[in-house]
Amino acid sequence: MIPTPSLPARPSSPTQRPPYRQRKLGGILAAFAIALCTPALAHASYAEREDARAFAAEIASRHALDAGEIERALAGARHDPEVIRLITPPSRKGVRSWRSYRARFLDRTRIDGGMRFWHEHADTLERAERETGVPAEVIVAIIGVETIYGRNTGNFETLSTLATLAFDYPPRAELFRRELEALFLLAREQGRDPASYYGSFAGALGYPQFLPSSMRAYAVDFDRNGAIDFEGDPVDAIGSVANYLRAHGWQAGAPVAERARLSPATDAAGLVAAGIEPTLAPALLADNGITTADGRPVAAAATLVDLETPGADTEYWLGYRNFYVITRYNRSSFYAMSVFELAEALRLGRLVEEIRAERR
Ligand SMILES: [Ca+2]
Repeated sequence: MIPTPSLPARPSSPTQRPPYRQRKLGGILAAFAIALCTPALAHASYAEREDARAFAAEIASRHALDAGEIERALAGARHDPEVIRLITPPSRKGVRSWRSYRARFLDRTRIDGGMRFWHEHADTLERAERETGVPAEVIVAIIGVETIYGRNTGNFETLSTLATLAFDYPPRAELFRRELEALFLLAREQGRDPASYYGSFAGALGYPQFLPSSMRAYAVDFDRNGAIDFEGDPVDAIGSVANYLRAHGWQAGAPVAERARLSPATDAAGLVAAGIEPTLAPALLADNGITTADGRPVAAAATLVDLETPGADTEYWLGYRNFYVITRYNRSSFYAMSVFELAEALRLGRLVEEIRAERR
């Protein structure tokens, strides 16, 4: 979730058990690269690194953890250059294209898979919706966008991933040190070895791709079997996604987004620049010539969302509070709109099925 745009977890990293030949060659090349251009730094075990040892001591004293155990765990953590490669933003800024972004998530796999997932877990989804006010289709869509319903949760060993990001990726070291700290606490709470977690190249875990800190704060034991299990248990994932959105302010029964109509005089760029929070009041939107697609005045504060595609007209949407809540999962309007559209497709799919069932 949060730290990167939600890319499907990618295969093949050094921590993913590649074929032996590749591993051997990779190892030789890596050794070469290290010998040629870096000091012993990248070579050392994290337990031998001064910064990692200081980190271990600091979190041990803060949480009454065993510093020796943390150091032993860090000694087993390996620097993963693939993690750095995947998390580093491209040097050339890519062209923003809503159409190509959307195509990645609004596909047959996610729609058909979502209908199946909803069938299999209908009772759980209904209970989650009843208890949190978050509609079933939004919960299903998030799990679909994140991991194709648990099919693609990532094979990166999380301890190594987070150590790599915490100690060897300065732009986000602070965030990932917090997540590494949270991983140790999570492991203690769950009675697990910190090295037993696997997830994305950004340290996100399980069906819903929660980072360790989110897991500790928002995950729930929704099947009440005494343990939170995301990796194998979609029931806990469903309850936890719903709980996450509820905790971030989901408004039951309120709209997520709708298409906007602009007047030729509307300063769209200026309004978009106001940000992703729904701060544009109805009166301000009216003054700027913005209505709903059918010409009604906008009824609630909104953000103006621009969905750009090169060579095509930009789509403008009104994102309401619940749209903003979805962006707490991943801070991108493209992400939230994909979740919303997938949710709508699934909701309509269910409606059609219900109507057919009634006719029989
Ligand atoms: Ca459980």
